[in-house]
Amino acid sequence: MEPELVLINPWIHDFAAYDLWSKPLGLLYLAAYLRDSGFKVHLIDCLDIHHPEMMKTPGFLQPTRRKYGTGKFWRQEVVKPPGLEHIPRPYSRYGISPKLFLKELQKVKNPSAILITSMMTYWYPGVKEAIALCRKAHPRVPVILGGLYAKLCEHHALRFSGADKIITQGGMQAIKVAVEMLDYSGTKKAKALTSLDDLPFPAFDLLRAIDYVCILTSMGCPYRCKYCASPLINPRFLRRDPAHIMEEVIYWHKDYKIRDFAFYDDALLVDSENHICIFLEKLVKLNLGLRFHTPNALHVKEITPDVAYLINKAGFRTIRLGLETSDPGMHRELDMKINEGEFERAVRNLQNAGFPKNEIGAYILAGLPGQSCESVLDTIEFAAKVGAMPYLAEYSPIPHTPLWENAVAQSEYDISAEPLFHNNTLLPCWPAQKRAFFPKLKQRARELRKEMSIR
Ligand code: B12
Ligand code: SF4
Repeated sequence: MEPELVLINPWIHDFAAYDLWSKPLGLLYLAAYLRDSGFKVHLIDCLDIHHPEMMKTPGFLQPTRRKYGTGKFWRQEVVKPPGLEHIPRPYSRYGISPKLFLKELQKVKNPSAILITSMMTYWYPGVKEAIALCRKAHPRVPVILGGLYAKLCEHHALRFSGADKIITQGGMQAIKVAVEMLDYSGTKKAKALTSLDDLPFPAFDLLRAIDYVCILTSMGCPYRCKYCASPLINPRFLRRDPAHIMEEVIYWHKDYKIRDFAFYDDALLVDSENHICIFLEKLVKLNLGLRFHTPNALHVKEITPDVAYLINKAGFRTIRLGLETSDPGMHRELDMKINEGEFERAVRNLQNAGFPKNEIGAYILAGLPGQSCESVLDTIEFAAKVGAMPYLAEYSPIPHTPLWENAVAQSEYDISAEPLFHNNTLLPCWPAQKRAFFPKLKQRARELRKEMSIR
């Protein structure tokens, strides 16, 4: 009999969480690869909104769902962890009830190992809670932790997560290491991983229902922005064959009737004529009526008239541009990603291609060490004036990034000792006075979005 594995997507513990096409894509890739390697894989998704028993669980309100498969998660308010008591907002565990999680764990009688993923560094309480329950259900089964918290906060994870083993590699290497660790020599063998095209399609079929599919056409990013972890997670920029991407999209659409796809790429449009445009041009000819979403920002520089036209024709919705700031000095210092005039040109190209105003948004970073509130406000006004809806993205400091030392120096929180303080809601690298002004900035962005959507 093939060995059984339990794969877990843990809860989110946070002040806010929203299903903006949020799926544990890394874990689903790992699940597919392990299945192809001969393991029997059980997935427990703590963020499952379709679990039938949740409807009967007291204390939980049915999560509302919105457009294109997005929406709220199940949620239960929990006590704030030490250090966050002063924040005047409810803190919740997002996802199914712990009782139901335990029940799901107990359904697998004799697993050989439990593998658990992690995302945001400050979401580790969900990882810890899930591992504690794994110990209860399966005391002698090894627990292996991978994903971003494991990679970015290795020492913290070793001390506090409760896992037996921590996998700190990123990309395909993480999968290779996990397979070696599981040391199984059955008769079935998955493809050796030499390129991204050797990866099987992520195992979305293990989810109870598929509302949308997340797609990764590349790993890494050629830029080196000082606030971003992408270059640490995937130091090389790797891309899939456009034909393989097409095969995957057709597979989910034909076999599972999926219409909504969210790209998880860090650099979807970079060198687009040799990559994503090849796939999109073929897709347009098939006229399948699909919708594509880019919850991660697109690179402003890459939105040429041709690219704007093609992504519109292909069915892109909810465009998000990575503006970050309208201050050229900050761009020179932090990311070198936008030169003067490029944002205006990108928005114009999108409008000319037929995107309505309410589908063009710009992410604006707020809370960077040393950044002023005026600079954020100027950027909000600038984005709206140019014709893009302003969306604030509060800065989350990330260990090992070039901006980290500066973030540590400027933060009133002990961000090096406690990942909970990386939470973007805290604006951890701003002093109290600027934090107090933040609701006004948020309000201004909201007002402008409202005005723009009625105009
Ligand atoms: C997609 C994405 C999102 C999506 C949602 C993702 C989700 N599942 O919920 C959206 C757009 C909603 C999002 C939002 C945000 N995000 Co985000 N996001 C990403 C992104 C680009 C990709 C993550 C991903 O899925 N990658 C693809 C998979 C295949 O890779 P992976 O998960 O690393 O998995 C691989 C390995 O780690 C391994 N693996 C994974 N799990 C396991 C388990 C085991 C056992 C093993 C062995 C291996 C393994 O296998 C995989 C195969 O290669 C990362 C950046 C990046 N490049 O990673 C940022 C990132 C995670 N986000 C980040 C941030 C800051 C945010 C926001 C706070 C932004 C903001 N200010 O608003 C919000 C917060 C969201 C919220 N509160 O709900 C930061 C992390 C910050 C932190 N302190 O941890 C990152 C790193 C980007 C950055 N700035 O550098 N995000
Ligand atoms: S362009 Fe985006 S993904 Fe690339 S390094 Fe900069 S912030 Fe990260």
